[in-house]
Amino acid sequence: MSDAFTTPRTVTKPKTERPRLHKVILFNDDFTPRDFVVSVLKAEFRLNADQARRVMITAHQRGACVVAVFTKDVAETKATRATDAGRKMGFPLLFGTEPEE
Ligand code: TYC
Repeated sequence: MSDAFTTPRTVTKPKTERPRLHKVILFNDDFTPRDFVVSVLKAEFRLNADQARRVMITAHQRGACVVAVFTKDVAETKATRATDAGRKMGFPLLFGTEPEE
């Protein structure tokens, strides 16, 4: 059998781009107790005590701090759950998301 019928003339290599990651951002407020912020960071984002305290203090001092990056769905779910944990206790604790550059 001739090669002309079996060999493709062009080989297209599919390019699969990695999904863009999204940052979860913690915003400061004047009311939520520091220890409560730390406990939410530990429970929802699996940060250890030291990491959680550093993130909380950074948000407290600078106004906001990146907690972690995830795929879009996971980032949005975690931000919502963490914000709801504060609301349930009557605190205005706020987590948001933003696509990474
Ligand atoms: N600023 C709050 C206080 O002094 C503590 C706090 C820190 C709240 C970080 C939110 O994202 C936050 N009680």
